Amino acid sequence: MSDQSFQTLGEFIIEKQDDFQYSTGELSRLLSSIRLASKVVNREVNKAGIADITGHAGKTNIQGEDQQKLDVLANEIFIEALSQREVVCGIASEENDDYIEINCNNNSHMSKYVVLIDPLDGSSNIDVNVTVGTIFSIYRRVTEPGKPVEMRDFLQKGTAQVAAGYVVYGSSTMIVYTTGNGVNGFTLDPSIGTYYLSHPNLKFPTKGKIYSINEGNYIKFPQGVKDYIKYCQLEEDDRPYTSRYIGSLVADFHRNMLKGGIYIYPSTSQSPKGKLRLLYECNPMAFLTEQAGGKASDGYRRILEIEPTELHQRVPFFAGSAAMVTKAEEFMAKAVQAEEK
Ligand code: AHM
Ligand code: MG
Repeated sequence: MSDQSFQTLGEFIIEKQDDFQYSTGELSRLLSSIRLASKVVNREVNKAGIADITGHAGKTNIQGEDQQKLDVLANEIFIEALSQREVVCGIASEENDDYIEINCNNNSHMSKYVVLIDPLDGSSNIDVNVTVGTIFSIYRRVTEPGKPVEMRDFLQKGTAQVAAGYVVYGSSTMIVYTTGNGVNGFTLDPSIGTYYLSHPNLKFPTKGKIYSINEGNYIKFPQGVKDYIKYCQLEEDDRPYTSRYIGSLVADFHRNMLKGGIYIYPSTSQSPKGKLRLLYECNPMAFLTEQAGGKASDGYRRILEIEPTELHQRVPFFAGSAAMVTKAEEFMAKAVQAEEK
């Protein structure tokens, strides 16, 4: 074990605070709140098998999908941790139709950050003991501190993110995040409830051998994606690649970042914008991807440069090892050209 292994996330956050000019410690407090909430969610996820908290809550979220009890709970835990500690002025969550204004009767409106969050992604996997995750994205508000937040504070391009990360509740629980100076991963020691730096300076291998896509939807995919899948399966050079799809974005992404690979959730004939949401799924993952030397695109353009128009906007998503995403984009462009002829 290197000395670094003994650095805790708490120590790391404080040490990195100085990377920000004129830092007031607000972002550090915000990250610490996420750290705390993730431990509470981790506890709930881990007891999901034995406690009576699995199954559907009987409600439907804005996308018309079944919401499960643990989604609701995780949402509450994060919102509570962030609002009670007065580290943000607004929160947008996958589980809430509208953004939440943090309206405290003291000076908390002065806080300059907003958080966008998917509190429990891949939640259809909870009942079957498969890895789920939390994804978060942090922006500086564009409106004046001291006043209520507005929609435009949330509808910012991914390039404006101050920090982003995810928690993966897997065989071990990890938090992986970036503040724009590379990506670092911390593993939770559940016996003492402390995250330790376990994966410093994470980088996507430039080339990989894993492609992750729900191939059951093959018939509905755009031609470029179909062609890319066939390319991955071809026996040539270092191919065929291996197909690995958990159906939990955080888990699929995390594996691909460590081993080298591409994750794709493309548009389909039924869902022309794909399934994943730009603001609290794709943008944070794209920021992490780029900070880890990878590439994230909608098949044609950089995710981080897409101008958001609505809170729950969906977007096709290609992310992973740079060479693989570039290759997939080539197939997308070729298919468009062929159609135009
Ligand atoms: P969710 O936010 O409702 O959990 O949906 C997002 C999840 C991703 O984690 C995963 O990659 C994808 O949906 C799987 O979708 P599908 O079952 O269509 O392949
Ligand atoms: Mg989700």
